[in-house]
Amino acid sequence: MGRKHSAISGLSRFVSEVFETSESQKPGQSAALATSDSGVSSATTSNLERRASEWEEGEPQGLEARPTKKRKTGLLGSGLEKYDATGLVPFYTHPSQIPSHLQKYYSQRERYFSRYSSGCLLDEEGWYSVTPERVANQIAERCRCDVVLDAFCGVGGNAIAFAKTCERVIALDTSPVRLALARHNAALYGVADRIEFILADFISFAQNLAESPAFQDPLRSRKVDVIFLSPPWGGPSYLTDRQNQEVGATQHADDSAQSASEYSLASIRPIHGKMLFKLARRLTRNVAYYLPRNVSLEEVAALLEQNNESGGEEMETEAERCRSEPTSRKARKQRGKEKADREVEMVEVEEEWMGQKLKALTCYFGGLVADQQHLF
Ligand code: MGP
Repeated sequence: MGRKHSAISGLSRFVSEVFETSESQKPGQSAALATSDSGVSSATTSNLERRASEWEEGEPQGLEARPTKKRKTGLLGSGLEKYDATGLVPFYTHPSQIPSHLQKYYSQRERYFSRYSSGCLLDEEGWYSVTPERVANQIAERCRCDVVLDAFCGVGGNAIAFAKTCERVIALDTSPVRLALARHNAALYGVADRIEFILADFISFAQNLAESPAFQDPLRSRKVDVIFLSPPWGGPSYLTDRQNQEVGATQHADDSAQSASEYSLASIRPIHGKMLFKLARRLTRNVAYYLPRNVSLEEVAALLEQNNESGGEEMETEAERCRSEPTSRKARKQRGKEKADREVEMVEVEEEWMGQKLKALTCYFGGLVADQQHLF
């Protein structure tokens, strides 16, 4: 299925290697929540409402606590109880149930998850930041590979899409609740067995992986083919927050969807968007970065500046070396490959439209860029 094949021989081993080298992760913090695909039983909405309300009666509510009592059959139905996160957050089936600030997201629920009515679950952050399913599928098609790392998986919209195009998906999140919701939603789509859910923060995970001896071993260095970055943008008011605006940014004129000033990568959480990109690129150059539609494209282009500058310097060195050394055919071929690797790298920006509305931008780097596949 994959476009490229990595040297990975076992995802679990890879994950444990990362955590073995982690000083910041304590045992138990890195709970891998891998699931098995047992199919999904269908259920009518009224059944689901009944199951959800039975659950509410019998189980404690709360966003940050998992139910501890013996589980009744939840939204996923029998056979999938161990993945079922019913009761962790409300399952809304009518606009009257949903808080007013989430109404506009609820009205788009089938766009986020086409199987929403079968029992998908979202927490508040999930409602305002999940990638619409059609967009997630499009991104997943572009990222087709063996091993993809979804650095901020949230309630699982992208991870579910990646599971359809990639051999394995590593899905990280720092919230145990969101991970449980993501696993629940993945089970509903029948793809939970293709996703390794890991309770971890991407920053320490990536640093540990980059510094691990196994990753630095050239024979085993290809651990992750593609990294997908869909970090928090600083809340649902990212379009209008003054603190998110780039200093001196210009106003777009016409469309209200684009009337906000430019969004600066400095507003990305938990670290500056530039640093986040740099960290991801320590692991692979194939990065897909999901960003606000008003992001400063100058800042996006600048992400590659350092890379392209050093490429230029190396090209001079290469030219000098070519003049001074006789070459075998194999050496010339190798140099040709190295030279291609050092060509000025491009970023490709894809506009994600839903109907008449521009929702977001996906910026592709490395071998994910059309006509730049040789960098993969
Ligand atoms: P939106 O502009 O907040 O909402 O988000 P809406 O209702 O789709 O558009 P509006 O013009 O009617 O206001 C648009 C899309 O951006 C969402 O569907 C998400 O996919 C994405 N998104 C929004 N936020 C706030 C985030 C975020 O913090 N992180 C990520 N990764 N994506 C986000």
